[in-house]
Order: sequence, then structure tokens, then C-alpha cells
Amino acid sequence: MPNTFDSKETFVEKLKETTSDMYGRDFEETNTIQRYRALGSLILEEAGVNWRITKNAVKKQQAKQLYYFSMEFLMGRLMTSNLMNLGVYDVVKDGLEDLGMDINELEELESDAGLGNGGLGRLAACFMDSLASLNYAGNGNCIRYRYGLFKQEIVNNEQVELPDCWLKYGNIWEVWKPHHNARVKFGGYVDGYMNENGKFVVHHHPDFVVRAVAYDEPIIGYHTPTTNTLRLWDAEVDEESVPSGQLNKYLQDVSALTTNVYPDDSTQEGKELRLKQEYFFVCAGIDAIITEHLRRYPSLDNFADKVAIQLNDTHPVLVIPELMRVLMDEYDYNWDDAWQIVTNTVAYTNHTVMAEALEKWPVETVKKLLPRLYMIIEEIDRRWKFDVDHRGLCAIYPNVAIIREGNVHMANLAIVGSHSVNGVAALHSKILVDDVFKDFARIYPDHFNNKTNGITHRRWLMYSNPQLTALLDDTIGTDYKTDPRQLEKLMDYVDDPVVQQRFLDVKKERKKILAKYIKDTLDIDVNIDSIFDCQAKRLHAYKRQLLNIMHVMYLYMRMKEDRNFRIYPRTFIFSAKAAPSYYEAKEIIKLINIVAQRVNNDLETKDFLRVVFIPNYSVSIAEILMNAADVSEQISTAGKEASGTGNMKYMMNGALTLGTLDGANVEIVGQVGEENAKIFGLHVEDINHLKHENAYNSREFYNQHPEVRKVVDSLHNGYWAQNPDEFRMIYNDLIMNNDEYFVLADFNAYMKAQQEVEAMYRDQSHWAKMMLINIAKSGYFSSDRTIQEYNDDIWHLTKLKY
Ligand code: 26Y
Repeated sequence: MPNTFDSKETFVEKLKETTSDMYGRDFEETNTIQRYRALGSLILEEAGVNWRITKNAVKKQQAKQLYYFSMEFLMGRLMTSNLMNLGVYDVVKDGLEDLGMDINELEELESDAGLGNGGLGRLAACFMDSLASLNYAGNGNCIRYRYGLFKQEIVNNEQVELPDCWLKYGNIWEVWKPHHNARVKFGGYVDGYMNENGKFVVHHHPDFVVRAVAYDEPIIGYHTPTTNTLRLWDAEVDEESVPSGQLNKYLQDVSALTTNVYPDDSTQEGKELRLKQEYFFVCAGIDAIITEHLRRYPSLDNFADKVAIQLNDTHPVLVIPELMRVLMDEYDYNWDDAWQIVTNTVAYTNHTVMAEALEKWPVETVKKLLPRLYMIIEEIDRRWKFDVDHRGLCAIYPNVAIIREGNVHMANLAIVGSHSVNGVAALHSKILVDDVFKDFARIYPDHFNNKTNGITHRRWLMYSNPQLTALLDDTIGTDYKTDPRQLEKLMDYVDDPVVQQRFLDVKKERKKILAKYIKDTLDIDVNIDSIFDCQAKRLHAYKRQLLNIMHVMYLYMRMKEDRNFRIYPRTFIFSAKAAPSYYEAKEIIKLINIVAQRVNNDLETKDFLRVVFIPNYSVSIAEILMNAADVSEQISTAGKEASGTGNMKYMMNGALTLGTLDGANVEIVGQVGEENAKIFGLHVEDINHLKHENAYNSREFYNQHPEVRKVVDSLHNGYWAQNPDEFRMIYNDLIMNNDEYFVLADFNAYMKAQQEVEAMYRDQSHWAKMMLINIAKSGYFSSDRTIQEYNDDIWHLTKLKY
């Protein structure tokens, strides 16, 4: 029998039949949602074949597997990526056309899986794609949140949060696995006794027990059979554990565990629910790994040879005490042997140096919710203290303590319990070693390493930018698809005027697509011949969207004052969600929207200046925004952005980086050369110096710089809003609280850099050359390279063979 995707004819037949069978009506009578779901089931069926092949290969080759534990997976949509990775996109597209349907229509029906806040979650998704595409057995482990991060609308210039109902039409990729389940126990108390062998036998009497149930999604590699698994855990009732007379409360508590993504990537709040979520998916994930291991091998002695666990930041750090618990309490290991296994298995990635985002939990909370794990954490800490003392370093112990001043410091636990600690860009990793974790680095210099982030060039170039892909295929062939470093071949063409023009045309095509989206959703006309200047990322003070909008305010005010001052037409595009309780960030969103309204409606300036705030930033919006950009704004305070990954997506699609020497920007400039990016602003050393010497006074700075003063004053003198208190928080942060993120300090340098960008853009041929160089050098930032490095240095998996 021919396969579904062998030809468009077989596909059409199969789709009609499946749709009819699923919905019990003639195909012609079915609606698009039904057809979409039927298509999903066909793809899943196809993936299922490879899923089985992969699982058998893992078994037969006794392959070591990676488990990527992450609280967040920002997968976005999977239809296009799955069809293309399977190599059947054109068959489906043509078949649907024969049925009078447009594939885009079905692609658009899919909701983004927005199970995350931002960079860290999207990184996890890119890693999944690279692992499978490189033939490594790599599994994701997370929570099946019923609602993604909130949906953002802008009402009266302000952010409003609405639920993100991503499961509205179901999730066509998931397979419910009720037989994969685990009991997760919380609260209560622990007792125990010494058995005849002198071993302490532990009994946990929990007061809340839920059942974790697995939903698996196939992760389909690019043109290879390898199909890995992303496992999302749902919480269900445990029928035997309903406290008597408290059914409703119990049901609510179970449900709350998986209701939504904790919508915060900045502030540390003692939210018990988040800690429960963390333990929930850790406990279930470990249980499943152990069960699978024991199905394959006689004992857990070789666990660390067959399993690698990567912690995506500290959110899943409970893996360390949980694995200790299981090994000791359930499989009778002694402490030292268990500790060997745990530390050889686990590795930790840090994604932030912001003090407020380094997780710490009150001892009381941990004790109350996870009494047995707390005992183990205490013992880890006790032995760690002993170890540190033994090294003659008792003076530094307070800096490396796991439990200190009534809190459990999760990063410290992660470092002590891992064999590898990495940052996500060279500069960030250096800051970890020199500053944030310097005392640990003294003790364990070999544990620290860098793994500069990457992005999957399949989604972010090949699938989201087919125009550029076609042109690359034409110009340098297709090797770069499996070996992204081959993009470098484009260097032979950077001076070729014909090639330059064709690339400029592609960029214009992408700008048109974004302009149409802006028109359709916001009813704003933008000029595609203007410079598209984009900043899209979570809203956070350190990312300094404020610096960007203050510069826009400056340009507008200056054009209003001086008829002779006119800029090259520019469209400033913002997109950003703010954590719901992060008021300063929300005020900045309001400021951007108020400025946009004024500027876009001013007949005198609107041919030169447009400001657009695209609501509800998400993976799908990034897919049309990044590749339309001319200028990529990466303007964080130096030392604060661990890496950034948006910067890489822009670069790969030929935008110029306008940035500070922060995160991976440093490496982007390293690749393209200083003349092919625009770097400005204070360096980390400058900022450290200013801080240590107490040498920065933002008020003085404001007094001395008339341009800065004018913009700051406009925040409260009625220029933008009648209410003088509208932007009070922003004003206070800048002037009263000494401008923690050095916005004013970098303002003049930023303004000058922007002028230089404009001058460069005016020379289109030169601009095209820079754009080509950026694309040519972007291969380094493919997550295939990143994953290869993780594997070479940390995981040591062997590629699956078929
Ligand atoms: C503690 C908790 C509330 C929390 C939740 C989410 C803390 C942090 C986060 C998320 C952090 C995050 O997304 N970090 C970003 O990781 C990217 C991938 O490594 C980096 O590129 C980016 O610079 C960093 O901000």
C-alpha cells in the first residue's frame, strides 16, 4: 500500500478518508478545523513510524539519552516545521491546493504553544529541534500548562492580560500516555526507623498527593528518522488520596498545579505554587527515567553512563535532592554512591545574573511542602560545609552556602550537585566565574564552562524566510541546510551588485509582509522604504526599551522644533510583554504606546517617523518580525543580558546589530567585525567602575546634558500626557533612584550611533554588503553548533544509527 505522503494523490485520498472517518461526514461537509485536526493525525501517524524506529534504535544501541528539564518550552507552532523536517511540505501544500485549500489557512489555525516567558523557553525549543536533527536521543521534560503565558492586548495604551487558551482546538501533536504516570507527594511529615542493617528507613506521610500523567509530543528531526519526545506532565487526581470532606479543595489544588506558566522572568516572589510546580514535573520526570532505565538495565549502577540531565536554570534543581531520595529511599543506595550517580548525571545552565532572578526559597516553605527533600538538602549542605572547611576555605563558606539566612539558594544547590555549570555566552560565563559564582569557581574551576546560545536555522531562516532561503539556495547551494557554517560561502558574493540587489529585494518582500500584518492588526500604514528598526523581547528595565523610546521622543521633539531637522524615514517597531506585577515595565509599555499615537498622527512628522507597538509578542510574531528588520536593537546595560537569542535571529536574516557590548552581541561583532555592526555605550568594566567608585550621578548628568534634560522633562511637563504623574515611576527611576540601568549615561552614545546607522543605510550598496556579511557569518549561531558543544563537553551521547 502506498504511504500517505508518497504523492499528492495518495495524500488527498488519505486526508479525505481520515477526515470523514474522524467526523462521520463526507469530506465536503467538514470544516477547516476538522480538516486541520485530520491533517494533524496523519502527520502524527507518519511521525509515529519514526518514533518507533528511534525508540528501537535507542534500545538496541543502548544509547545514552539526554533529558532536558525545563519549566518552559516556547515551541510556537509546529505544523510547518514538522512537515518540512519530514520533507513532505510540498506534497501537502499541493494536495491541499487540489482540494481548493490554502496550506497557510491550516497553519494559521494552530495556536502557538507559548509555554514560557521568553529566551530560556525558546532556547529549549531550539535545542529540541537540533538534538533530533543531529540524531541525538534527547528528551524534553516540562508541564502541560493549560494556559500559556498570558495573551496581551493593548487597551487605552496599557497592557491588559487575557488567558492564552492554546488548547482551544486541542493539541494535535500530543499523545496521551495514561500508563506513564507517577504519584507526586507534598507536605505532611516524615518519620522512619533504623532497620536491622543499620539503614534509616524513611516514611513520608504526605498531606497532598497528585498523579502526574504524561502527554508526549514527537520532536521530528530534519530529514532523518530521529524522532525524540517532549513530555508534558498533566496533574490528575489520585483517587486514594482525597482528604475526607475536602473534595472540592483537593480538586482545585490539583488543577492549580498545571493551570499556567508562572508569568515572571524578573522578580522573586515566594509563590508556593511555583515551587509545587517545580517539584511536580521534576518528581514525575525522574520517576519515568528510572522506570525506563530499569526496564533496560539490571540496576541503577550505570545510570550516569546512560542518562544525562541538563537543568535549564535552577527551576528544575530539585532533580538533585529528588534523585538522591529515590536512590537512597527506594533503591537502597548509601549516600556516597547515590551522590556519585547524581553529580555525574546532572549539569546546570545559568541564564541570568540578575540578583532578583536567582531563585531562593524560604526554608519554612521548602520544609512544609517537601519535608523529605528538605532533609536531603540540609544534609547536602552539611556535607558541603564540611568539604569547604576541609579545603581550608571556611571563610568563604557563607558565599557558597546552600542554606543561608533562612533561605535555600537554588543556584548554590545546582552548582554543588552538578558536574558542569555553564553560562550562555562568553561574556556571561566570564561574569559567572569572575563575579557571581567566583567562590565556587575557586573550588571547582573545571566545572565552569561556556556554551554560547544558538537558534535553529531551520525555523528561523529556512521556514520563516522562504524568500531568503530560495535566494541562498540559488547563490551558494543547499549545503548550509545541514551544515550552517556553509553560509560563509556567501562571503564570495558580498561585493557583487547583482547579488546585493537581489538580497535587498528579499528584504523588501519581508518588510511588505510585516507591513501588511501591522496594517491588518493595528490599522497603521508603514512605509516599507523606511528603516525598520526593531526591538522585540520581554520588557525589562535592563533591556532598556526606555532608551529606545526616549531617543524616539528626542527625534520627534527636535523635528517639531526645527523644520530643517529631518531624519531618514524610520519605523520603530516594538513588541514586548511585561510581567503582570512589574509596574515600571507596564509604564514603559504605556509610554511607547502614547508616543506612538502622537507621532503617527502628526502630519508634519509622519513621513519620517512611525512608532508601532505590536501586541502579544510570541514565536509566531517573531517569525514575521525578525526577518523584516533592518536594524536589530540589542541595547541592554552591559553585563546584564546573559546572551540574547533574538539578536542571532535578526543577524541570520540580515539585520544590522545596534548594540552594547553585552551577552552574545560581543560574539556577533566578533564574527562580523566592528565595521558590520554598530556598537555603542558603556562597557561592563566602565559600569563596574562607576558603581564601585560611586561615580555616577544621574541627576548631575541630567543637569549637564540639555538633550537628555529635555526628554526627561517631557515625561512630566504635559508634553506627552496631561497627568504629570503618568510616568512618575520612570522619572523616579531615572532621576531619584540614580538610574540603575545607566539609560541616561548611554543616551548620547546611543543617539550618535543611531545617526551613524542612518548614514550607513543611505548607502544601499554598502548596507547590502553588511547585510550579506551578517548572514554569511551567522552559521556559528545555529543551535546545532551549541548542541554539538554541549554534547562534546558535557553529555557525551553517541549519534543514533539506522
Ligand atoms: C525565578 C523565575 C521567576 C524565573 C523565571 C524565568 C527566572 C528567570 C526566568 C527566565 C529567564 C530567561 O529567559 N533568561 C534568558 O535566557 C536566554 C537563553 O539563555 C538568554 O538569551 C537571555 O539573555 C536571558 O535573559
